[in-house]
Amino acid sequence: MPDDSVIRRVAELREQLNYHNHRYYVLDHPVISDYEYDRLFQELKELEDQYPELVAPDSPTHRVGGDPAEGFVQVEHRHTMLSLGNVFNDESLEAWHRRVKNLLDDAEFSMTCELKIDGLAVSLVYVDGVFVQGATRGNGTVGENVTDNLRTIRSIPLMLQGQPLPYLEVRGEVYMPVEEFRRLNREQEERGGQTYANPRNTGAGTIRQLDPKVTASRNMQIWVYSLNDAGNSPYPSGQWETLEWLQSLGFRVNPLNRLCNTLDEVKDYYREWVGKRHDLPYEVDGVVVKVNPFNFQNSLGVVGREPRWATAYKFPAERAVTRLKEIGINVGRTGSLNPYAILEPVIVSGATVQHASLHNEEDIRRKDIRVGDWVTVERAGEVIPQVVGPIRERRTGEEVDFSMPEACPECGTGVVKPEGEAMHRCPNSSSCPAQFFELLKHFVSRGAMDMDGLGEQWCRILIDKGFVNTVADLYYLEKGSLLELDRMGDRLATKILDNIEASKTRPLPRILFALGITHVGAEVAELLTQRFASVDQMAQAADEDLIGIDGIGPKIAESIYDYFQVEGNLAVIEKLREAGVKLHHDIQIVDPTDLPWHGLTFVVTGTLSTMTRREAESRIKALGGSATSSVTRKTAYLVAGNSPGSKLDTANRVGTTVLDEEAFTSLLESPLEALQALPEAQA
Ligand code: 0OW
Repeated sequence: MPDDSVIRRVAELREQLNYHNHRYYVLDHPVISDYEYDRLFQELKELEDQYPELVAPDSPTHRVGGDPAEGFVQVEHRHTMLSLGNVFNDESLEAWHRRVKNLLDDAEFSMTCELKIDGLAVSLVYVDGVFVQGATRGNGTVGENVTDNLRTIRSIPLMLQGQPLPYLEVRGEVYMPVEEFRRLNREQEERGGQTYANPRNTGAGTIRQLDPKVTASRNMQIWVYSLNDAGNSPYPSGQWETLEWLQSLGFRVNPLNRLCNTLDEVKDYYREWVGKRHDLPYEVDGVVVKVNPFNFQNSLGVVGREPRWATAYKFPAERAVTRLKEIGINVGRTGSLNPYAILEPVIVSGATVQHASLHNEEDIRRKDIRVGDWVTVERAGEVIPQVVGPIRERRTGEEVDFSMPEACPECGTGVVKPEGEAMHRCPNSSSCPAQFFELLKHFVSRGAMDMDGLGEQWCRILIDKGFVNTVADLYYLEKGSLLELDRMGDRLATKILDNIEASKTRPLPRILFALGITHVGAEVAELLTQRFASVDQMAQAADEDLIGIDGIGPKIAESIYDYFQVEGNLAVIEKLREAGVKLHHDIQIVDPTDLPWHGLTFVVTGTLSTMTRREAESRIKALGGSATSSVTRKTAYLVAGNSPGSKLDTANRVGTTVLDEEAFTSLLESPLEALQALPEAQA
């Protein structure tokens, strides 16, 4: 049972972390560095791991998402979640306003204008100030319980600020920011998957994920706009006061909301935003206009599911018709060939559109789009316009079916379409200009060749200056040419060249990983170098040899095999060898059971100062040992770095020999001693 000092520390950490969460995610105005925040978070995480009885639902460590749900439990809303009537022009807005004024016996009233967020309406319930339930709107009466998913949205407070209220329900619109939507689509394109159509549906799908970890992995946001049942606390008298109070409780309220005293001011607000909405980092599809005073809202009431006291003044839908002149191909940074429409320029909602996305060949076939078609183009919010489909009635018979090019438009290499993938790819990952910047960054990175000093900016400059067209060119850089570059001093140039030189003798797994072969990460690189003594042997390996390796499936084997069939890749490997990069093992491959640590199980925990945990594990494997993630009676050694955490206690409890970093490093030097050091029982 934890003593009082631990309980106090845990409460203090929660308080601090919730406060900093609010500063960062709600106010967008952090007051500590990410590093400091992470250290507080890590300390709380370890205390909660050590004392599970202390964990509470409102702990900030509960943001990363719990276990997947089988399905969603239904939730009955205490108050119906209303929908909105729409108006599309000033006349109908004026008619709405006239009706309201009549019903209010010509009383004067102010109105609030809120951008209508194109997201998903949700209800958040707080009991004694703690977030206990989150639900989708559903049909307005019954929604789905998505509490665990909403908990992962950092700008939803897990505890209210100010005096805790016995019960409070808050409503708002959850949405996926446009930048996040684009990031996801880039990821999809690289994976050869289907791209998403728009942020609204992708956001709704994210909130309705069964696995909260998926929700947590996406940057979802919320703007809140109403509340219910705040008990007998000083209840706000109107919508504007509600927005202010919600902000004081710690909720994220849109600062662009505006209090308007006349209908002209409402029109001004609408006109201001109909033109600027694509400058926003999220999608909006109109302005929600609400009668501000609650007493008037109450007397106006509801018709069906729509309040008389609110309306959505929608922005004009955005479609246009134009000619599809041709279909261009954009080669992505991992080699995916992405078709896009080149259009006769056309105005869609105030912007000239010349290009639109087409996703992939499958999508083009499914929509039966042909080059030369008249097509409908839609600009749904901020993202790249989509081609909705052809206008068949206007076909002349001149239209031409589309098919993917045989050769990469960037480098001419033969295009491949891997089994089961939707995308076509250029396999020349080592020197195709479209892919090379990404590869160079990867090649020099810490986990690969670790050319410390060569950051992303310098990679960009070296390419733009034509100094480096393939990764092998790094080894032919002269100090003189580096010193020509702006802001490149002598010290940095020396440091970079020294690190390039030192990289020639990186362990073979690192060099293989650095080549950036699709699907060959650090683990697979490790497996390959346990089986092959050199890159040349891998290059000669047939598909069957590769598939025979445990942990390498057909997809990975095909990707490795394809890589070594490409002239461009083999040429780079040749140049690396000429530059003196060591493309082979020192030791000859022996039978694993002869290796000194065969049969010994290690666990590595905490942070080591001379190597990464992954590196320690691969050193253990290279000596025949195995590395697992949890300590059991069978564990021979626990390698404990800084802040080892709960594994150290378990090791002490079950009698595992604990090595600090120094002891581990010296064992690596004389591995046979590992057997002597073992207690009798385990030898
Ligand atoms: N999407 C919005 C938004 C908003 C409710 C209150 C009573 C009727 C509508 O930004 N700012 N304010 C409201 O107020 N609703 C909104 O969205 C609605 C909720 C349900 C359908 C729409 O998404």
